[in-house]
Amino acid sequence: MSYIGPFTEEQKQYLAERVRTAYPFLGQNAAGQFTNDPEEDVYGTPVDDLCKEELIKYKQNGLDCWDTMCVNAAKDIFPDPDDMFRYKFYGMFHVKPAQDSFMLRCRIPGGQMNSLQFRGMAEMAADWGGNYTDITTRGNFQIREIMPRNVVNTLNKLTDLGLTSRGAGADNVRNVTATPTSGFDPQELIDVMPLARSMHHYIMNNRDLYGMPRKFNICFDSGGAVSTCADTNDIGFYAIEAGEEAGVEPGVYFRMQLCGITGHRQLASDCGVLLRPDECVPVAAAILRVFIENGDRTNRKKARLKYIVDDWGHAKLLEKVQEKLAFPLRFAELEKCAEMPIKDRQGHFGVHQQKQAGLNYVGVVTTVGRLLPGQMHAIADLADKYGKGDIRLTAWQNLIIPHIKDEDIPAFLDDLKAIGFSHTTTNVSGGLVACTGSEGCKLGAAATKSQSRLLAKYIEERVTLDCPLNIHLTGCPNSCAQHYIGDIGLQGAPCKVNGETVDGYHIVLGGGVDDNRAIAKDVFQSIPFTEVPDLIVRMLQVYLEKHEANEDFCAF
Ligand code: SRM
Ligand code: SF4
Repeated sequence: MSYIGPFTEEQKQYLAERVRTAYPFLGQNAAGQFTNDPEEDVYGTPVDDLCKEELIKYKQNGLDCWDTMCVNAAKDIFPDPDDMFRYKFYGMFHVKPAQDSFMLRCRIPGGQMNSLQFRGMAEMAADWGGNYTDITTRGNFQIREIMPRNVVNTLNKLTDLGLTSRGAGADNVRNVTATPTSGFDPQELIDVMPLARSMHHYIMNNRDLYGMPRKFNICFDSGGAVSTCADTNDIGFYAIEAGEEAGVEPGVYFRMQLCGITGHRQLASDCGVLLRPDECVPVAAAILRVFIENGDRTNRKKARLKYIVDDWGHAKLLEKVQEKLAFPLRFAELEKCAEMPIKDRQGHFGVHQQKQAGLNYVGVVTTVGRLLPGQMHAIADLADKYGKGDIRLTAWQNLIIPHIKDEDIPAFLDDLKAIGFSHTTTNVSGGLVACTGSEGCKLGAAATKSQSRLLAKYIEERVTLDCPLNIHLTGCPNSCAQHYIGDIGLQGAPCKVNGETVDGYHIVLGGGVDDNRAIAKDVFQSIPFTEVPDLIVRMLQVYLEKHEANEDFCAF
């Protein structure tokens, strides 16, 4: 089913004419001069010193490429390299040579969707994409294989669905994540979905927040059972109980952890601040603005928040943040707050009771996040029939359907099975996470998605584990699937076998997040993929033979 396009010849001409006449009012005039104020520097960095990407943004704000996109869509052509970068401000990534087309990355705060949006996403993938979607490691959706002619159709429909992709790529705050069971998790201390949504809308509506030196990640953890890997974010807010011992009115507060960036082998660390829920968004906004004003605009590799804090320490950062706030930051030692609740490593799949009596949420297995449009329609139908049309995406690349009555669970599970899904999985497949890899990503050194499935099957046929195991496959050092937090982490690395280059991996062991936090250690280098499954099986067999009772793989 088509939504708007494809354009007729007449429409294409109309659009081209409309855009041509509108163009002089945009960022770049006919003589190629820029309409930005000709400042000599960008937040203190002389224009001559700006790195390539900063210069592109300096010439024209990425948000101002909409007309260019309309013209290019009408002509069905790809943009020039500068605009190719600006398209990412609308979540459109050109992924050549892996695929000569665009990938759309959306933003779905807290991974919360309704069934209408889910069906709409399926329609877009069918009409204008490659007929499949991927759930990402930020509980979000990507659609691939979008041709230039369909870029604007896709973005328009996304907005009509009540979703957006603004700032999903380039130097912007990425999808704001939150505990996916927010609002119904019996273990949660507070429903963080409203906070994730406020943060999202704050970012969307402040144009200065699209001017960061680099990407930025924010996450809210409710204290609920399902991890959302908050300590891998630039800002991870963790709900916690605190009272007199911490010098505060008893209640639920947030600890603020800063500078998680696992590709640089760093988890976020507590900065000593204790925030009331209503203080989180302003404080995050102040940090974003300090980052904007002080981040490195000359060297992309050093442009993340981590490098400001490495230089300044938490104290100086927080001083600068305080200058931007209308209320004082509250400090309290972490030890004087209550313990953070423990996560359930299998909480993202299976049937679980909600805090609302008589209702349940069911985690559905969607191995490494790939879905077909027909499957998405079927899932949306089930969410409507048994739940309230609410569907949640997780950082574990699966989905959760909440609000199912006790008495409906058997019928729901039968229907789920009938459409080809399950709520149960093995200790291996349940913790499998894989980035896009070389099948779609130009930086991928290995076909992570398909190899993850082969790997899980190989292990499951040979080993039965007595504890959950997280295996994360990431196609390159960027760590999009967070291999350093896996019990077993695989990082794509090309290998030579008989003079031929083949897919291979470096293998790291012993990572974790939240109550299990650790950066995995390098153990094996450049193992061809053909040898990886057997190597892992042998490691797991040793673990099964030798581990003590209650000693999981990570502790072993
Ligand atoms: Fe990522 C770049 C895919 C989560 C660290 N990431 C990319 C690009 C855009 C490659 C590129 O530059 O052309 C990948 C697009 C592949 C494609 O075509 O699908 C890509 N990243 C992904 C996704 C789709 C992996 C997945 O399969 O789920 C995730 C999308 C999340 C979302 O919905 O927004 C994704 N990437 C992450 C994460 C995890 C997270 O954010 O929670 C990280 C590690 C945390 C961090 O921020 O560093 C991550 N991606 C990177 C980096 C390294 C950044 C750095 O400063 O070290 C890059 C490279 C870059 O930005 O230049 C990168
Ligand atoms: Fe691409 Fe590397 Fe990220 Fe995988 S880890 S999606 S290969 S950039």
